[in-house]
Amino acid sequence: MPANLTPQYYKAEEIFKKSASAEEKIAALEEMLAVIPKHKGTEKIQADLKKRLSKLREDSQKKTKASRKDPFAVKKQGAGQVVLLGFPNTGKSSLLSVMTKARPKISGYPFTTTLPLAGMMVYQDVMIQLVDTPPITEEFVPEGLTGALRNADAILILVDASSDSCLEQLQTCYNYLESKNIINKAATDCEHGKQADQCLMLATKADDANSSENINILRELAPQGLEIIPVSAENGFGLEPMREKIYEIIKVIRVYTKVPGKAPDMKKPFILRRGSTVLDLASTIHRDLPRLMKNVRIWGSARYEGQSVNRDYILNDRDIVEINQ
Ligand SMILES: Nc1nc2c(ncn2[C@@H]2O[C@H](COP(=O)(O)OP(=O)(O)O)[C@@H](O)[C@H]2O)c(=O)[nH]1
Ligand SMILES: [Mg+2]
Repeated sequence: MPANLTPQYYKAEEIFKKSASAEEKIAALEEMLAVIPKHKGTEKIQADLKKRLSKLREDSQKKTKASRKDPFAVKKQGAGQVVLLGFPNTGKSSLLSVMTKARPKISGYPFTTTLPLAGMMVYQDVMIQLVDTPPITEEFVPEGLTGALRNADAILILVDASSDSCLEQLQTCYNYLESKNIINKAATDCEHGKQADQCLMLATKADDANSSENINILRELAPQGLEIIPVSAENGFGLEPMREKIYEIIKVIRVYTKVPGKAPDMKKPFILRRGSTVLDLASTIHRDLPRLMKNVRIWGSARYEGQSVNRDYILNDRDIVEINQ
């Protein structure tokens, strides 16, 4: 049966052929479908138009999804990513500001921070990424925060020690972390939530007159296994112990390498997960090295300096490793 297509249809088809973008093509196809004479002779063409239309719609939807970047997905940098969590006005942005070169907006008004902001904190010869985040409250958790916390290598819970509601702040934050399985005390690895020791509580504004009493209460009633460090972004109190503890909770080690007969390269350590072996180090240096390496010697954690070890030897922080090929 002849299709007997109309001038209106041909016009829409012409527009379709000239269309460059997916949106234009979709609009033209919709017009062709709308104006095509509906009878037996055009059934095949109608089915074909519908098929092309649905494929185009699907493709463009996929594209928008991929291009819609999640602002909470902060790219990891340095030895580890540590995400801050806390109520409004607990001093998260102030902490980022004193510990890193990042310059977040700080104010006495709540909800000043609306998107995560990262900065790099120096610890000895490594850099650790701190990520400031919008606040949580009993009623509200910003969308995307859960994902950011889950993806982090460690979490800092900031509780305003000068505030009478400090205990409620801690409880809300901790309950939220547990209810979302971000902290899982029974976890044996990162896949099933973080262990409690990948989390640290900072009692902020320790310089305030109210704080010392509140810190005692917090210490008494905090969940077991959660370490508390009092800090002040204002006068610097506690920031050094905090820096050290942060390095501990990201659970990495630094390893330096040396070429036989030469002094070790102490400038830039390799960063490995705690528990990594000589073999892990070799694969990090070069993918062919595990196959090529022969004798390996260690200075540092080994029983004597320059001791030969095998490939499943577990490295320690600050070990110096010499790999002979
Ligand atoms: N006394 C005192 N005030 C602080 C300290 N850290 C922050 N603040 C103040 O607390 C308010 C909120 O700080 P901000 O860093 O913006 O908190 P955020 O909302 O958690 O990011 C500001 O007025 C800061 O000046 C601190 O260590 N001591
Ligand atoms: Mg802030």
